[in-house]
Amino acid sequence: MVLQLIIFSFVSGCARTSPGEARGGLESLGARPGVIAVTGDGIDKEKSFTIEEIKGMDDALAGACYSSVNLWPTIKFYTGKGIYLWSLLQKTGIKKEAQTITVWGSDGYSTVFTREQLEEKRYYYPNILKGNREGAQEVPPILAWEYSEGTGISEGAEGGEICLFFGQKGLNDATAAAFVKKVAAIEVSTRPPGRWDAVGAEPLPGRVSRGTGVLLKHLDEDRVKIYYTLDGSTPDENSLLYNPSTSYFRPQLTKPILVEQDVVIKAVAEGFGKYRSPVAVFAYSTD
Ligand SMILES: Nc1nc2c(c(=O)[nH]1)N[C@H]1C(S)=C(S)[C@@H](COP(=O)(O)O)O[C@H]1N2
Ligand SMILES: [Mo]
Repeated sequence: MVLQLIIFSFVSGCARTSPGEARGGLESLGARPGVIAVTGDGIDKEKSFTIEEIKGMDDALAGACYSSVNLWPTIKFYTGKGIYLWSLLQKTGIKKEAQTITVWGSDGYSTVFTREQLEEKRYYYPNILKGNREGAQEVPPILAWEYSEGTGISEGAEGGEICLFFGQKGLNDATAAAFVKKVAAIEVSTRPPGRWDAVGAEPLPGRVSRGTGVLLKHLDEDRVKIYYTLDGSTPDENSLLYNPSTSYFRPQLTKPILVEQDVVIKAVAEGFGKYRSPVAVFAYSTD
């Protein structure tokens, strides 16, 4: 109960759009009302599953709690009941060479994932509101036909439409916008996803005056999270977060890194649909 109150006292935030790469291509993917079409050159045989068929996959039943963060960022919990995404993909004979998975909603909304992003270990963080990873539980990607906000399926559960849920990799992993609702098609492709560009810095590394603020830059700043370290270690999803919000929500949360002494900033960009960027290294010295 207390938890619910805390959750609902957060302000909600939502991305405006996430246009898929081939918007309007939904019908060409075989999408029809009431079915999920699985297509693409990354599977053996195109296949459509009716919602009833999916609900009847007793071998694949799954349910879990998911912590998530959206782009505002707001922390939210969801509980979903459905089937394992990977059970469905296995029924279509997903190939070893499949590399990119795009999940489409019937409204044309889509999220692109690298295969790895849906295969790697991802977690439910029950203590995310306290800012720690204690009690993390590995949770699978699921296609849920019953789900609700919060940590239990209640009378408020929505039914019928299918929604994708999956775990977080780190407390700041902004998964909420990638929870595609009204799933209508899944495109499995052998197309290599590519890698996010490296992070840039301004001013350029070198000698700066004490107290200089360094800005980290990225061409896709609203599609990636930039993680950095100041201790020389290689940054990952558990490192310091540079851009908690997007440029169109709360850009003021993105703060320059103050250089008070000689420092090496190492930064990476992470986001759905591409591999993590190479590590950028920026060394500053002060007078
Ligand atoms: N089909 C579909 N799924 C979608 C979206 C959408 O517009 N269409 N919006 C996404 C975004 S940006 C967010 S933040 C969440 C919103 O989830 P909520 O309504 O539970 O807050 O759904 C995601 N899934
Ligand atoms: Mo969002």
